Amino acid sequence: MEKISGVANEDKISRRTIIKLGISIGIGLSGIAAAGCTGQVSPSAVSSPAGLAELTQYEGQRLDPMKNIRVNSIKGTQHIEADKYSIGVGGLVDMPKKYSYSDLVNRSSLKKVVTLHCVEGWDATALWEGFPLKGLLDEAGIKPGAKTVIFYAQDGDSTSFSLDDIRAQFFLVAHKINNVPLTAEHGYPTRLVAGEKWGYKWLKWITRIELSDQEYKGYWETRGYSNNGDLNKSFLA
Ligand SMILES: Nc1nc2c(c(=O)[nH]1)N[C@H]1C(S)=C(S)[C@@H](COP(=O)(O)O)O[C@H]1N2
Ligand SMILES: [Mo]
Repeated sequence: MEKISGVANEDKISRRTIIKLGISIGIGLSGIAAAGCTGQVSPSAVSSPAGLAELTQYEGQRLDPMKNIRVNSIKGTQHIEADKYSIGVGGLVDMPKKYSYSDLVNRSSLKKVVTLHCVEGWDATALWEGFPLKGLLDEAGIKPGAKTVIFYAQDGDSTSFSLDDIRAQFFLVAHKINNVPLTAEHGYPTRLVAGEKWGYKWLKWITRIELSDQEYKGYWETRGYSNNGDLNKSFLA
């Protein structure tokens, strides 16, 4: 399965066209899956670009290998070196923090099979591993009045969530997928896994997390996409 990369410089209209395309591609893919391509990945491990073995299933659930997962990036893949990487936590917090890559991967982690749904009409199911976002925010101490959590990424993408959603839903800052580290294409060193939100809110290459008392609209949200990004609702604002 070929990667379809790049949604650079799309406006709302062209993205709508792509959504339609995505739906027809989706139909195409399910045909292929029935023919044994995407749907029939062997239960043994497949090889990731790093040469590590990706799990192909977990607790009875079939996992999509990274090479089969499409790549969407507003400015192309970001290549970030682990030793130069950190996530800053700031804004309305008692103690602004900075976490290095080793700080992040050494936090106690958990894993869960979660499906990413892109508005273009495709999805990807994988085993995501990382640490829960809530713990990180509590460590910094959320100041009273904070109601929005804003995420910024290396490529200029950004998004936000209400603090209520962060508290009530499952958010993971993931550094592994299918039991291997993320590739650059899929967000290395870390990306967000937001199971109840559309894919455009699963920010890759996270660099900063900010607590705010204001509403905030990120890259896609200022281009017509719903700000809460709830999967069970229309993604059009
Ligand atoms: N930093 C950043 N994160 C991003 C994007 C992006 O362009 N930049 N694209 C988003 C979109 S639209 C989707 S559907 C998912 C796709 O994730 P994938 O490329 O790992 O499949 O990433 C999201 N996160
Ligand atoms: Mo997307």
